Parts: sequence; C-alpha cells; structure tokens
Amino acid sequence: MWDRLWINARLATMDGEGYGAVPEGAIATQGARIAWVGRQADLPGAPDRLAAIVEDAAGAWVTPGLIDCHTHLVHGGDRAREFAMRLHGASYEEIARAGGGIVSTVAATRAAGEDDLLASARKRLDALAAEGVTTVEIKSGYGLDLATEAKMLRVAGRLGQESSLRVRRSFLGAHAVPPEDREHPDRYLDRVVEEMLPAIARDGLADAVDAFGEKIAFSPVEVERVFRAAKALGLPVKLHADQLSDQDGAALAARFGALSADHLEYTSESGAKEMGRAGTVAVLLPGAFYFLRETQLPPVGAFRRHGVAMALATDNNPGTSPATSLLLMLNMGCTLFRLTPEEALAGVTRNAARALGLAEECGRLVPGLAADLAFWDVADPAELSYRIAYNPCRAVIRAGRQV
Ligand code: DI6
Ligand code: FE
Repeated sequence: MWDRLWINARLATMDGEGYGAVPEGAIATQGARIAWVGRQADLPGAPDRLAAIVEDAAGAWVTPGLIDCHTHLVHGGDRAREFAMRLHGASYEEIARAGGGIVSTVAATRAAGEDDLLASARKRLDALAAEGVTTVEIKSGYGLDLATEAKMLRVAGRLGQESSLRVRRSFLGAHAVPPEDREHPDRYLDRVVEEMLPAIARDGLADAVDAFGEKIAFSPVEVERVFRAAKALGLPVKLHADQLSDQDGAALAARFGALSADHLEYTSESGAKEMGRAGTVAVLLPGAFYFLRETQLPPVGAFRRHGVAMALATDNNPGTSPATSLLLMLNMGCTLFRLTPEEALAGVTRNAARALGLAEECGRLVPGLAADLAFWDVADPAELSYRIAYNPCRAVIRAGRQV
C-alpha cells in the first residue's frame, strides 16, 4: 500500500522531452518519496486498494516542487532608501557616502542577531514557498568575517529545519572585500582561503562554495585560489560569472567542473562551449538583469547550441534583485531572455536541481525521487510562465507531507 495517491492529475514530470507531460495521470507517494508515476489507466489496481489515502486532483497540473537555486535570502536590512535616492537623482558616490551599497548590507548583517536574521528571511522564504517552492539555495556573503558568515549559514540551516523546505547552503566569502580590508584585498582573500573556508567546511555549514568573479569583486586568479581550496576540502564550486563584463568566468567555472555558473550576461560563445563540455549549468537571473536595467542579454542561443542546461532563479538580494517570486522569474525568463515556457519550467525544476547537485534527489516526477509536488490551477503549464504577478498554486507537498 502507498501512503497517498492522486488521481485525475495532469503531470508535468519534467523527465524527458518538454514537460514530460502525462495528461491523464496519477502519482503516488510512500513516505518522503515518489512511489509511482504514470497514466491513470496503467495503475496496477483499483485506487482504493493501492493507497491509504486517495485524492482527486480534479484536473490540476502537478509539477515537481519548484527549486530556487540562487538566493541571498539571509541578510540584514534592505536597500529601499538607496533605491529611492537613486530615483531622486543621487549619484553612485552620493549613495556610497550616505553608507549605501553592499557595505551597508554587510554592516546590517553583522549587527543583526540570529533570531532577527531568521525572522526577516523567514518572510521571504514563506513568499517563495507560497508559489510552490520546496527547495531553496541560500548563500552567505554579507558577513565577510568568519563569525558573521557562519551566523548567516546557521540561520539558513535553521530556516530549513523550521520550514520543512530543503535548504542548500553556499559559502560566498569571496563576495566582496570588507571595508576594514579595502586597502589590503589580498589579506582578506588569505583569510577566506586559510581561515574561513576550512572552518565552514569543518563545521559542515556549506554544501558548496561560490565566488563573485568581476572587476569590482575578485579576479580570475583570485577565484581560482578559492576554488582550489574548496576542491581540496571536497566541496563543489559555483561562480557569479560574467555578470557585468566578460571575465571568461564561464570557462573558469567549467575548468573546475562547477555545478553552475550564474548570471552570464557577458559570456562568450567559447565560454558557453566550455560549460557544455563540463556539464556546468547556466543559472540565469532575470531579476537582477531587470533591476539593473541591463541591456546585454545572456547568450541563450549559444547555451542551446552547446547543450548547456539552463536554470532560472530569483537571486533574491537587497542590492540587485529584491525579488521573492520564482514565478515572476519564469515570466521574465521568457519575456526578457526569450526562453520557451518548457525551458523556463525546466529551469526551476530539473536543471535547478542539477545546479545544486540534486539531480537524483528532486526536480522531476520520477519514482524514487523526493515527494516534492506542486499542484496548479492552470489549464496548461505555459500559464506558469505567461501570467504576471498571479499565483495559481493550489497545494504543495514536501517530502510527502502537505506544506
Ligand atoms: N551579484 C550581484 O548582483 C549582487 N552580488 C553579486 O554577486 C550584488 C550584491 C549587493 O549589491 O548587495
Ligand atoms: Fe547572486
């Protein structure tokens, strides 16, 4: 006997071509796993005999629980005032002088208590979960000292425990140079590699290591140093790559077998090719593209040509993407980047799972994978990408249980 069986479901399994659709489908769970998926007509018996609980999905589309594979969800404060100042005509310098920019988020995150950080991130997490998100990646990177980086990652861990969502954590010590080291950036990088990273790894606080490769952040040589240290500790890597300029970040990420390279607006054809060869996922972040009013489009055509799997994520952060809607990213991925709705949905399910090293754990409706399901009041899966600021999520199951 299965625990639960849904009949009269329309399944977007995200396995195989397109949506991997099963229009007259049924899906069963046993404990925290998917036990059976297929055509209702192929069920091995009468529904009542197969499961303890049988539910009528009444024609709802069922997708894998959505996966937001790139966020900075845990952070102190916000940058709304800076946003307003900019729109009132303030220059970058004026904003910086008024204490704005990433430094202000670092100060707010350092000052915040663990419970306050948890409470503010919890609201953002709840907003994501209301739209069918069951897995969220959360980065550190607003502490830039060991105590605060570890605090952010502990809070991310607590969020996972308290919410029942799956949380994956990335250590992003190489996000920016902290103000106290502005004159000696290499001193900070020494600390990241020699002190912070080993301590974070020892305490099991991170599943992966990320870095911001950019002129205004860390050079390719510096990123390599972080990646070598991560690899030596057995941690997979990912990279904020080619967001503002072509740093050959895509190829660098590929060279280290990175799980993903993210942003990628300025990535070249050869960078895309290297990613395809390495199996590195391209995580596209239309929220940041939109908020920064960027005009350089990520090379989606090149990713297609070279067989690079594409994911979509919110990049939730207070500076460049204060977004808590993954459905909006589906729409933006299609309108701004010209993804197809099939690609967009794969980008927040199957490919997002790959970007987190979770391809065999979630992101598809396949027996044996986690019973993470989202039920949608839509007539066609394309509606998830088509609508703007509308939430048709009817119910969410995470690890076999109602969220
Ligand atoms: N890329 C971004 O756009 C943000 N970080 C990153 O690596 C900016 C972070 C901030 O301004 O707070
Ligand atoms: Fe980011």
